[in-house]
Amino acid sequence: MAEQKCSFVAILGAPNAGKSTFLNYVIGSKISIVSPKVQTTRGKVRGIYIKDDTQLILVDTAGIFKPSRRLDRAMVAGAWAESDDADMRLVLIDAQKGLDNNTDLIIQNLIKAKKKAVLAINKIDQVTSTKLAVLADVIGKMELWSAIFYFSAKTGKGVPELMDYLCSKASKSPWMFYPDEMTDMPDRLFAAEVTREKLFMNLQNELPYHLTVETTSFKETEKSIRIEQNIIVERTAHRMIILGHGGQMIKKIGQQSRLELTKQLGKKVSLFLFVKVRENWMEDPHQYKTWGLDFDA
Ligand SMILES: Nc1nc2c(ncn2[C@@H]2O[C@H](COP(=O)(O)OP(=O)(O)OP(=O)(O)O)[C@@H](O)[C@H]2O)c(=O)[nH]1
Ligand SMILES: [Mg+2]
Repeated sequence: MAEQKCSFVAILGAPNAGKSTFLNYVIGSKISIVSPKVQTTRGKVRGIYIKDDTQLILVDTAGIFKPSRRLDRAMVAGAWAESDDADMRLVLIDAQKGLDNNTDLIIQNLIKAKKKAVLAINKIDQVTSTKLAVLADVIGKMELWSAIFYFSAKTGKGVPELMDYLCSKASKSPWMFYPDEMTDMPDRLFAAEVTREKLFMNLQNELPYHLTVETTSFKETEKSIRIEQNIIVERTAHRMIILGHGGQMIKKIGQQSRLELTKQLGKKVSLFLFVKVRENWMEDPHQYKTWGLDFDA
């Protein structure tokens, strides 16, 4: 058997660049939640990719931006910690947005830290080749990049070439995970994330950024899983919005989450959601521990 290779690859980028979509596409299964809103991902999500003798541990991170709240600071610090720990860094840029302030912040920090990175221009299905050429001209010339790839995490175009490159750069090392592992994310956390995704999809404005979800009970039998979760909000008014008229909103969110969980976990899921008001949940260190984030970042 050929010698094993194994490397950690951090997926970095501005919020909404398509990092989680990319991870899910590469792994071939939904492991990281996705939404059209910024700042969907809060903590790292690891996906394990295998090709021939190579195992890559792809680490999805929270989008990097200028944080102000404690939670945002912890998310951004978490993303940088994953960047520091990784063997390789992939910087995803939304081709349509190009070089925005957040991406510029990432590039400047990597240059300062004297790190090399792979430039990964995503969402090429949304732009013309002329726009791509301009982008390549502006960003592609920077010394930071060890290679540049163009792809669409949605259609998959260009992704195999990028993965082949990353595999070719992996270090000789024994694999870190069993060959049949897709992620090391606990099912309880994944289940909470799926409900949070449905909240992100259904709620407007700032509300998604002021709530969190925790799985309080996860009971699995051979054929089914019974899950209880708390949706934690800061105010009674938020609770009322999530419940909706006659409980319509919570019902819709529960149905969407249950369907997705049934599909992803491969068993019949019964899901029980409770909306709780906890004014200061964002000041509770326990909430940060669940995602592996530093409360004092
Ligand atoms: N058209 C198109 N849309 C994409 C592509 N990749 C991602 N998207 C969309 O971009 C939006 C954001 O995708 P995410 O994967 O959640 O982005 P992210 O970088 O993980 O965002 P944060 O977790 O908030 O930092 C979603 O609506 C995706 O469907 C792509 O290649 N093409
Ligand atoms: Mg994400």
